[in-house]
Amino acid sequence: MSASNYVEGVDLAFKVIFGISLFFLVGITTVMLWFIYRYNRKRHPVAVQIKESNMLEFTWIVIPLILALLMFYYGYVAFNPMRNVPKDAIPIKVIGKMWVWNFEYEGGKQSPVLVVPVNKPIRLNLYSEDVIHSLYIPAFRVKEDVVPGKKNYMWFMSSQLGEYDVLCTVFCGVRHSYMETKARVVSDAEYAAWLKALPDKTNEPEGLSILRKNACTGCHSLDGSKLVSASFKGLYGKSEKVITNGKERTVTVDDEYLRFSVYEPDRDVVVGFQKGIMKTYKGIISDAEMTKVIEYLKTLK
Ligand SMILES: [Cu+2]
Repeated sequence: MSASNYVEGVDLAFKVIFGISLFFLVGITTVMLWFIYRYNRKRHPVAVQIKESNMLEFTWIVIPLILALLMFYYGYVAFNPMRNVPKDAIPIKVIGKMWVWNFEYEGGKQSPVLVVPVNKPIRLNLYSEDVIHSLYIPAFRVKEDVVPGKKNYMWFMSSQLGEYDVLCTVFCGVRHSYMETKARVVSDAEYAAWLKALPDKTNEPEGLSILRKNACTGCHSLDGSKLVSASFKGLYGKSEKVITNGKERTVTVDDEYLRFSVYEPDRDVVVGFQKGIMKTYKGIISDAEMTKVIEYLKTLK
């Protein structure tokens, strides 16, 4: 029983490479110390030149070759199955965006945590909506880049119930280190029940779906906590000190202000926050969508 079908192979490759490295660390250091002692000028005043020793050349070519091939062999044996996905693997779409992971199940149901049934091959189809991310589940010994504009995938099978860390390993911006979630391996029955209970996208307010889809909630919390930027909670109708063209002024957060904040984020920068952090969403979030977002923000008292 192990967290994934790769644990054994990857750990063996690691141990082989680590073992060889350790052997040479100790070996080379010992020989070096011995040479310092043995071939000190006092004991060995005249250097001896060794030329055209076939035996010596043969040895230092063949031994490293064998060692390198040995490391390659164990690495290849562990890596090869990772690229051959079983046909019956359950497909789950993974979307990486600054700075959240999103898992989309059959029927378009979405979840911020990865839940998978035990002993079933799982195929993760990896997509990025902005920059390069990398999906890493250390306990499963899998890591794969998530590149915008490129389809990538990984697959695994877990035979051990439990909860495991999921991380992003590519520095992808200010909140990169917060781009983490969990992978839960559950029984078949629990998986079926969980999937059934997972709310459809249509259950949440449309404005919230738009915010999530555009990863706004990666920087703006919904519960009042301060992330990269101001929380959405209680934002609508609030008085805010902003800097416009280098001058401080007080504004009331209304429809107009919110539209400007989304389309021209650097126009009015709230005191205490920095310019240039947020990109413009002009052409990404439409006017009609903005209306729905504003409608939703009004409800976040
Ligand atoms: Cu990332």
